[in-house]
Amino acid sequence: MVIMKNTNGNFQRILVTGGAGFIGSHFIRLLLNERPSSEVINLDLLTYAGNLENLKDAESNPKYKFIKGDIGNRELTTQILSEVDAVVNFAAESHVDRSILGPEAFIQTNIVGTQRLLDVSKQNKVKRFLQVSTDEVYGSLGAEGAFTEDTPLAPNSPYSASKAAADLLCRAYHHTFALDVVITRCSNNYGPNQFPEKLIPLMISNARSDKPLPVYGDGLNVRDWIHVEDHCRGILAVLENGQSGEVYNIGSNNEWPNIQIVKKILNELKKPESLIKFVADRPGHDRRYAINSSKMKNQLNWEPKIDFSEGLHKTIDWYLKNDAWLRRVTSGEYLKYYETQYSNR
Ligand code: NAD
Ligand code: TDX
Repeated sequence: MVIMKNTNGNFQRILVTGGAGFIGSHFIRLLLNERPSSEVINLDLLTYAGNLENLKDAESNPKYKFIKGDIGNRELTTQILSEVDAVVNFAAESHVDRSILGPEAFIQTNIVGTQRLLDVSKQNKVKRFLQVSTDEVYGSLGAEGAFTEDTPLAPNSPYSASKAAADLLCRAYHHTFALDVVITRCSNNYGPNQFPEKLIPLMISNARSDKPLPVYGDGLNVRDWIHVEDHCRGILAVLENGQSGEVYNIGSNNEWPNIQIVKKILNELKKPESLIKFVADRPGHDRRYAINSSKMKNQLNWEPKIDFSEGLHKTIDWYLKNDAWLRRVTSGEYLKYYETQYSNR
């Protein structure tokens, strides 16, 4: 792989795609706060997961601009990228269970959309393209060990396969066209504004309304949880100081079996464990993820800062205080998805 000089610097105008979603909205807030001289354009299609309410506080900031649109729309991205230095691509279909119910949208956005965005970035000589990827591209671990950047890709779900395909396209655009590309692969995020289809907000949402908490399989699948703000600081470090063509794993060394997370949530909310309902397992369910992020620490001096118990406590508190947000996003389309995913399970 061609290794080019790192950019070592701030960017004047940054395109963030998928910025109305969970992690993208936290990243935009971080940029506006920490890099106040940079302009930030948020391109988001506003799918079921995109919510402009997540960035209400940014709306009046003159350095922030929102554009509704698809990363796969070449005409639109050609216009936008003519005046952008860097692209941070969060836009994706992001939920594994939905990729099992219907993989098409994942192929379209995560693969075709990313390829078109890479292509237009190349044509416009964008200085840096950061692809926000996931630890799921490495597949599943046994009881021991952790994913490093050299672990072979072995995705198991349509979601992770589509993310791995996007990573390989990023690699190819770097290798073949010398586009400055960096890739981050992070473990499971938690924090405010996460759509309640994902484990932690779903369990908070159900527990507080005394609905059953659907735990897949034996509940002993292990995930490595990181606070979304720690992830976003890691992305910024890679954007500004990562080596072109390199991959960076981001994680918090914080592994938990799902059942323990669910019990922690019930305990915080003072709800009974009798709400737990073991349901049929997710097909192809990866058993364990764990991330070795020593490259981030050694090369970019990045470390996670947020303690899990405190982060989870504050996250639960956020959901309790933002009942209106939760109610709005769990109406309409979400109800249809919930019915398909969880009835007769
Ligand atoms: P999310 O589902 O909350 O947000 C995705 C956003 O992308 C939404 O705002 C949606 O409207 C937008 N979007 C979807 N298709 C689009 C398109 N074609 N064009 C423009 N915008 C589009 O997802 P998230 O959890 O914030 O994840 C963001 C990124 O981080 C994804 O690429 C995901 O693979 C990756 N990631 C997520 C996690 C996690 O734990 N959530 C962990 C590691 C990596
Ligand atoms: O109802 C549920 N019951 C349950 O037991 C749900 C929604 C999940 N689970 C389990 C499945 C997983 O083992 O909890 C674990 C976490 O599930 P998700 O929140 O769906 O996350 P995961 O499948 O691990 O993927 C997440 O992390 C990596 C994100 O959704 C991805 O976008 C990211 O790439």
